[in-house]
Amino acid sequence: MALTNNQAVLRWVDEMAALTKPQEIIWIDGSEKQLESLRAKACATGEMHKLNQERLPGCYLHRTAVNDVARVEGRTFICCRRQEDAGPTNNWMDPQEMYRKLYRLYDGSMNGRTMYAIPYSMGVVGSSFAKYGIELTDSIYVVLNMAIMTRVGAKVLDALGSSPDYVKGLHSKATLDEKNRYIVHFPEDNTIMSVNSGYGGNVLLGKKCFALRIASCLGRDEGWMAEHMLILGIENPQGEVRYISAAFPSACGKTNLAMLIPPEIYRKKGWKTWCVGDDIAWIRVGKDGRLWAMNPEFGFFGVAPGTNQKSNPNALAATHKNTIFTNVALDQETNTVWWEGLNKTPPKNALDWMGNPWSGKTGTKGAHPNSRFTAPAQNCPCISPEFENPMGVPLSAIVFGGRRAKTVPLVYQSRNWTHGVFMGSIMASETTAAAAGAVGVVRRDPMAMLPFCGYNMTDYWQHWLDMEDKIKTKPKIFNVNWFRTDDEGNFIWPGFGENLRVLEWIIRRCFGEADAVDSPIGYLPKPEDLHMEGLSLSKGTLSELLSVNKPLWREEVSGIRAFYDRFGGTVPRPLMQELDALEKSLNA
Ligand code: GTP
Ligand code: SPV
Ligand code: MN
Repeated sequence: MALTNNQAVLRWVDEMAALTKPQEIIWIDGSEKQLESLRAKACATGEMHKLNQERLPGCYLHRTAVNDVARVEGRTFICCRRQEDAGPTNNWMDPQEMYRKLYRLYDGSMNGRTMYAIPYSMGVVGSSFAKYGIELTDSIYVVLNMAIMTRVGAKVLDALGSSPDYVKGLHSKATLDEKNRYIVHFPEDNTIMSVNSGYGGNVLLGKKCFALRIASCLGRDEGWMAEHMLILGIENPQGEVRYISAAFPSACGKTNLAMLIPPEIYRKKGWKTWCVGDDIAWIRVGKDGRLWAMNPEFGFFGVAPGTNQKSNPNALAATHKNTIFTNVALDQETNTVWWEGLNKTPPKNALDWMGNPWSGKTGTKGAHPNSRFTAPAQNCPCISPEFENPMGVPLSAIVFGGRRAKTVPLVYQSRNWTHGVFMGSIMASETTAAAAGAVGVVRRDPMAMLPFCGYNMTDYWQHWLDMEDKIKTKPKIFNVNWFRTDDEGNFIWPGFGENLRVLEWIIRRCFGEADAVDSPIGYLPKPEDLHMEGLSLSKGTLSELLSVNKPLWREEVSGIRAFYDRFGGTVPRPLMQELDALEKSLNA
């Protein structure tokens, strides 16, 4: 039975059902009873596997199709009327043409299946900054993931009332045909259509599709920002909590930084950290003139490999109950899960992520490099008391960063807002397994939004520049790089919890408490400005981490210029001026 009288909703659901032809429609009411019956159903069909309930209560394993393990950027489209509104970094097709193409693929695609209608909220239900969506899907896995990642159920429809203001999302696994896989956004219709995939960001439509691609367009129109950012509170020994948000590309350390545990020496002094969000931030100017960031999600869809008791104990703890694991290895002896980097003892009698027998010694991987856990945010031991604050938290700093073996120093600070926007616009990172395609190739990824910006990137940069005038107390803007390597490819910065040493400098800079030196790229700490107590890192390594290699940066400038050139003269003038100034000072 439909849970609403909202005519706009009912008409659209009818229309989509007439197209996809499911045998029944089930509305997700958000009750534990309904979700439990869906879990049982998914286990009965083999779609999910129930794990050891003593060790992992409420936890399940799911394996996707082998050809369907990551976001597919090449098949992700922004369909607005004018191609220039999508810009040269997005795939585009005329909306009418795309609708026709998709309707052919959806025709009868749910034949004999159940269509689940999931009402969900991004943000606290009923709050002024929450936005609502309805996802129609033929996948129980999607329903159960959405129920962790977002706030779902009848309460969302109650909050929506009779308003037509919601984001429409249609997902069908169809036949999982990768040649006909499409992840399509119609920002002018607040509509998302996903077909022939069953994986993560392709199908959990509240996440990248709504909360970034559609929401970035809403933010442009309504004067706020939707960003691919974690939100973290850092509490100093005086009990003051300062908040930062940080944009790193996919699989570049957001979840890890969002839940970091301070180094022992910091813990002893009383430093604490509080996780507000690990992937997406909706940011707006508060009544007090500061920038406030809130996490529209309700759970974490985190990278499993590399997560362990040492690197991220909080994330690990978060996965010990009510979690769905996707594409990890199954230890058949204990009916628990395993992934590379969990520990040094792979299970002897296991199934790998594809479900094949795996002994841990075959030279193949047990878990897919982009295997994930879906865990309720409330499971995280350091979840912030502000997590459910609909306003979010006030930002002291905005941090950009990526994976760069060379060139980019451990940390540097922008001179002002415009220079900070420039720093975001020139971000680059080595590609990871989070998206289909080659791994380890350096590509420009402005603000970590290259795959997620729902409109023209240069208009997006202009929006960032325009925000300045609206903000009375501006956060300071920084760039970090945890991923510098030596000539053998080993990371030279210890990373993880030790990153707090860098964050401390960042916070102190925001409050005028720490020193810095100027350089062609911005302000850097002197080695003695970072607290290195309790960490054995050679002086040489630290000064290498904090150095600006001019020849490498000159190469960088030509890479940036080539990237800017793709926009055919539409790069905002202040950013062009920053680039010219950078080049000039590198040549001085
Ligand atoms: P998405 O969920 O795809 O957006 O990724 P993310 O940005 O949240 O990345 P995540 O924190 O899951 O980290 C991805 C990978 O980077 C994992 O394998 C981590 O172990 C590794 N990683 C995270 N932080 C650090 C760090 O400080 N240093 C090093 N060397 N590796 C790190
Ligand atoms: C990312 O790729 O940035 C993710 C995972 O956070 S996904 O939900 O697949 O987008
Ligand atoms: Mn992400």
